[in-house]
Amino acid sequence: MQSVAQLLSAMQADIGRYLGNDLACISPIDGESLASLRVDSPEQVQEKVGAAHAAFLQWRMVPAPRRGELVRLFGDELRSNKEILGKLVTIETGKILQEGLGEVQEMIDICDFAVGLSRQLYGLTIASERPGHRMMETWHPLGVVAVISAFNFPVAVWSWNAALAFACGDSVVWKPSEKAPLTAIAVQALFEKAMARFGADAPAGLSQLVIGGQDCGAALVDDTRVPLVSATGSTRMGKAVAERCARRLARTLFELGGNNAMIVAPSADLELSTRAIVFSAVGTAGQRCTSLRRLFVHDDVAERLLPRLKTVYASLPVGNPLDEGTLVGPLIDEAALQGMQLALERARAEGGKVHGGEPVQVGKGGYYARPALVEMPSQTGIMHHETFAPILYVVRYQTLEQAIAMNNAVAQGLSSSIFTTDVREAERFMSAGGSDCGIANVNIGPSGAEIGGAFGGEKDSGGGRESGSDAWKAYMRRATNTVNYSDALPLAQGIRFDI
Ligand code: UN1
Repeated sequence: MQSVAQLLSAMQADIGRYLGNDLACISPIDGESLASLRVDSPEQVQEKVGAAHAAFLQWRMVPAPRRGELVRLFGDELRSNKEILGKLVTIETGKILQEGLGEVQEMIDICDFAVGLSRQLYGLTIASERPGHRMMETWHPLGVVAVISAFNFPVAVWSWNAALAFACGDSVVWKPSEKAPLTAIAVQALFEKAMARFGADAPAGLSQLVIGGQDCGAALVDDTRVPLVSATGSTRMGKAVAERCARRLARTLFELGGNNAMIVAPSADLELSTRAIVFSAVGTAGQRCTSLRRLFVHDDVAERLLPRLKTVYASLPVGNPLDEGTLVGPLIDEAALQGMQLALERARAEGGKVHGGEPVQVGKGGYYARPALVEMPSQTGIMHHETFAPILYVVRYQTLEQAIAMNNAVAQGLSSSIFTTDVREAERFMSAGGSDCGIANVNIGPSGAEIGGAFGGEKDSGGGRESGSDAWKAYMRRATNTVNYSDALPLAQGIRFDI
């Protein structure tokens, strides 16, 4: 196996700049120590914000299509380093290699999107009520964008924010998860390579990396030079950040908890449903915010679907995520495995019948578990919680109304899906009275969202939108400009003001 040092140096990342004795980097694959880093003090965070702010003042004046060129060069770096970076993602987070590569692919895709976007930052021209006037909206760069990311998508989520932010004329300060700083160091190095190829009009401080924990996050969130904080992680973290940002009326963009459901209707293609259920419930060992956690199966198909699911679950290859053939890698740490076992105990106490879920020994370290399928008598208390582990609760239903009500009954509103070939059911699920989630899919699971759509959820999921569609507007400020090209001063609302 290539060592982390080799992977980093292949990406020309100078790990020496970051070494220290504050933060131990542990691979969830085997519990092995990968590196030990120094963390930034709150003062150092402030300095980095200062550098990013100075860079912003220059960057905002660079024409947007030229800014897009920098993102294009960065996308090229990602293309040439996809295998190495994908592997580092696997080593640092434990997701299987195909998912590590998929994550880098998402970065490449959002770069392509942002390059196109850099020529499409359109504003509207608005019909003025005043004669001889023209009114229009103009989108301007916003400022320093703080990105706080989670361990489970250590590099893709930053890219969704950063690629748009750079094209929009902003600078970025990134605080990655303390559980995944090495991939962030690699990405920063690749971005610096793109900057060097780009030329002198990319100001030095454009992308800043902050390594550290909560106090670093707080320093970022409280800094008045940061007009937008984009944070991905737990709902608890999001609420704490929201409060601090609200105190200074800063903008926030949140992607928080998910407790995503799928409805399998009587007319569903059961083979397709089975594949989607397994991929979205056990992929990334259930550690995606889009992971499938609640399955509502119609009585008419339960007897055909559930035995098949149990068979697949019992034979899922759990193991080292670097090995080909492994579908389920480790959980991130011991606390995650304990959280999973506690949730299963509670599910049993609430009348659940648990299949699988036991810890699995793989090699000499790491925290692995067999994914669990839990038949529940109804949607009980534990099902309202997001446990970041591969647990899938199954409840049977009789009517679509019941199933939609159960889908919507939890506090989280990120992703949802229905499997049906009945067009009326599909449309009802997507209608105003259907799923209340930010993502409502038909015949595709809740995970694996493409970057082209605006990714995000409602309710406790934070209400943010990242990546595609018109998500870019969060990274810019809108000015309304009214121009009088007449020699009169007609006031609005028919008011006369003679002097
Ligand atoms: C996350 O889990 O934090 O839809 C993001 C998906 C991925 C992104 C998930 N594209 O599963």
